[in-house]
Amino acid sequence: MKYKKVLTVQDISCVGQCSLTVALPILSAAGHETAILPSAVLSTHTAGFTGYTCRDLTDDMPDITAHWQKEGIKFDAIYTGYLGSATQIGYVKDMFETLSADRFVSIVDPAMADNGNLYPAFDQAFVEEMKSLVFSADIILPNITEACFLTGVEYRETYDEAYIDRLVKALHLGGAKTVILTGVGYTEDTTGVVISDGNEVNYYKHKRISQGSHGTGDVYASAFVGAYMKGYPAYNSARIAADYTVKCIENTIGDESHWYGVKFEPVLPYYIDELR
Ligand code: PXL
Repeated sequence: MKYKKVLTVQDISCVGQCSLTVALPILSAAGHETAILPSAVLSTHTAGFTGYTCRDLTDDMPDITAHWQKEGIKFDAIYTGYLGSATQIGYVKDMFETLSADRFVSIVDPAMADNGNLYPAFDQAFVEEMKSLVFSADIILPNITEACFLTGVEYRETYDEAYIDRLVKALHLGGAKTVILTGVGYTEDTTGVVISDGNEVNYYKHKRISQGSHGTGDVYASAFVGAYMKGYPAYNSARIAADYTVKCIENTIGDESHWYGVKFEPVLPYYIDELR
């Protein structure tokens, strides 16, 4: 298997076990050279902490990428997560063109919303920009809330397979290629992932341990990208990422002081074994 070079573009939340502090170790554990482009530097993530600081790095992005272009640096994949501003989304779209190696893959986690609401930093203008990134990517990893914002389908807390089918179809209608829809559960104690390439739709069901663990979306997406870039098909990558994420949550529950993220690091050896 070729040694892959992956660029991930998302924020550094200095404390909080999300975005780059999760993506870099997981992609490295998967065996990929991992380059980072921080979209912003925050003292903590925004989901539960108050009074956090935020330095937006939008204005640094064009110079950084221009330097890489001058150096002839290309990536096998670009994986984006939480982005700091609508302007950055345009820059990322340019990167898909200018920094892509042969057989390049673009993977977008439209990290902007959960539980029916946008994260505090975002507004409808950001959503509109995000649509153009999502619908130009090879693979997208929205949760149900994000899929609703991207498609205009109404958000529902309780739903059935027909609703999820409608949501996935609406994403493809918008232009999505491969969809990995996360957090889809039809029973009290299960959740799962829908994997759809527009023709074939599959569902991987696994146990639901607790609701609302922070950072699990980033753990999931990073583990998915790590496996996918190892050459696993989308369904297998989705399964490996789900099983790893469940183990990370299991490793965290019971520690109430650890509400802000999951203890994913001690479980990395399990993930590495799964990728062998
Ligand atoms: O996990 C997504 C995420 C990433 N980065 C920041 C966040 C969040 C979720 O709230 O606030 C800064």
